[in-house]
Amino acid sequence: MGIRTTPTTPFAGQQPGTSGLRKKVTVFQQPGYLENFVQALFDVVHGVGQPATGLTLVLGGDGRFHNRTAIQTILRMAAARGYARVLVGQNSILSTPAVSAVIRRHSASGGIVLSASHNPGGPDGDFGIKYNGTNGGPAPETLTQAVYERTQALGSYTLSDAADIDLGTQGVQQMENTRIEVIDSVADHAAVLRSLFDFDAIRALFARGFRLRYDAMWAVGGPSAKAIIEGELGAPAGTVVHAEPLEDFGGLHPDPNPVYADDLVAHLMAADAPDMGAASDGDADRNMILGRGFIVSPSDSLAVLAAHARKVPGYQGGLAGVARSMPTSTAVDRVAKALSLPCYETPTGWKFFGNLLDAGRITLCGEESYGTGSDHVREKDGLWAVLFWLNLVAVTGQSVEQLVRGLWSEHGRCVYSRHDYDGIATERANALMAELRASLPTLGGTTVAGQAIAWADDFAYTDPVDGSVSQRQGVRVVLADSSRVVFRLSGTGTEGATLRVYLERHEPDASRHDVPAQEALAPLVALAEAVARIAHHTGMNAPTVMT
Ligand code: VG1
Ligand code: CO
Repeated sequence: MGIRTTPTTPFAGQQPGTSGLRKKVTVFQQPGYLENFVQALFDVVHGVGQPATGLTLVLGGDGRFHNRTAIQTILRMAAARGYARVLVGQNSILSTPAVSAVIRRHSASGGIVLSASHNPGGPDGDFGIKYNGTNGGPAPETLTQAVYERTQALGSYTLSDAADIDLGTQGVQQMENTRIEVIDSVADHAAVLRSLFDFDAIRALFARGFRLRYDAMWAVGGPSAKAIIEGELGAPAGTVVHAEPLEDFGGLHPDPNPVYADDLVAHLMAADAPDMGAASDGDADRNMILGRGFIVSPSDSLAVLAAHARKVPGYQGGLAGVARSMPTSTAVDRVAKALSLPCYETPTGWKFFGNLLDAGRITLCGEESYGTGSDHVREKDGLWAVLFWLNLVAVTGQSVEQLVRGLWSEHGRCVYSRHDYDGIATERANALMAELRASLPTLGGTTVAGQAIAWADDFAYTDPVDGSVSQRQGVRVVLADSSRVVFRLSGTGTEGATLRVYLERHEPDASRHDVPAQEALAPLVALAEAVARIAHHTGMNAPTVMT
């Protein structure tokens, strides 16, 4: 065994986006590409030339294609850097919330998640890498920006030339002076979940014949969902489907929304539908919840959990506060107001919740993109959300649909939809946003497509804990009745650009709560087209995906 330093030259574009560095697998397969990024990361975290003496690193991924190769490379680099310990998931697997749980329970200095989350996998699919800090949460922008700058200045990387670690069996192995512990991929996370929910009540619910269909989308959430829902909670075998993590997610998009989880939706709309449906994404941090014949919008899901949190053991003392990403609907704001709770509005991306959670200002948070979570870890957590819903159904005796309708009747319905325009040429997407931003100073007070715009801006966020400022987080166009359209470009894609258009309209009138969302939002769609000239810039007359 020996430690070798290899000369290298920078790769362009190693800039992390909303959630880590995501590129095509073929990009990550270039010699030195992963090594450069990890070297830059270690240089920033520990200081150039400084070893990671005495520290523990957590390492795992969502099992997608290239995961196993990349894990061995990072183990060699961690050993070369002098980490005391690396905790690595068995068979290279750790879901994103599991990494967060392991970091926190084992006092690690940080962790690396290999995932491109909801993006497709396989040799022609996507790969990704993300660093989480001591709190278990995604690195803040200051750190990811510093890593990017370091990738552009790098001259060499260092790694051990030791043989591969056997990741198939749990136990301790040694590489250089680093203790490599292959750990159970599920145990720590499961222990955290067990401490929060009334497993007896959920067990009794299943014993009464309650039927759930959990679609793990051939991704990393399958094993933990099976172990907990079928194993511990006694749901019948076959409750968790598509449970085996596949390197290419069966060729599908592991994104739990009504479009990509259409098989699950079909089951929940069928005549003999189960009582509840759920799905998680590639790295198991997202969740989708359905009732029988009923799809729950993620923004409503967050609001329902906030409204009923005290009924669940882990939150029976009440919530310190709540937060949502800016494009997420204001349903949770209405619940927070009624409960006199602080409510924060952050930019898109889980990293922005970290300071609020660490400072004890919030307990629950979520995003419109099927992400919900709490202060139990520092990532969104798919299985956590499903267990929360099961616990609520068990103790309230209400169905999923009844819980959502209860929210609507108390606070009105925040009718909501997101329209995505995928695969736009980057220059065209940038031109659309530039034109929109240029129109901002004169947009407020005008009437466009028959609708009076009250105000418009480009969302900027000042972190209330550390004072850091994030500019240009999305253009908001807001009407007098607080209906709004939000525009931003995705920061997780790997091909061209994706325009996201978020539409929200509050409907207080209960007799109109069953108007289909796309119909109720049609005037806002017209407004979006008129202010942003989407068809003109993108050449597309309809979104690629509507959720
Ligand atoms: C998307 C979502 C955002 C989410 C992010 C990571 O980002 O909109 O809400 O936090 O994905 O989720 P963007 O920049 O493409 O809109 V995951 O499950 O990929 O870790
Ligand atoms: Co994810």
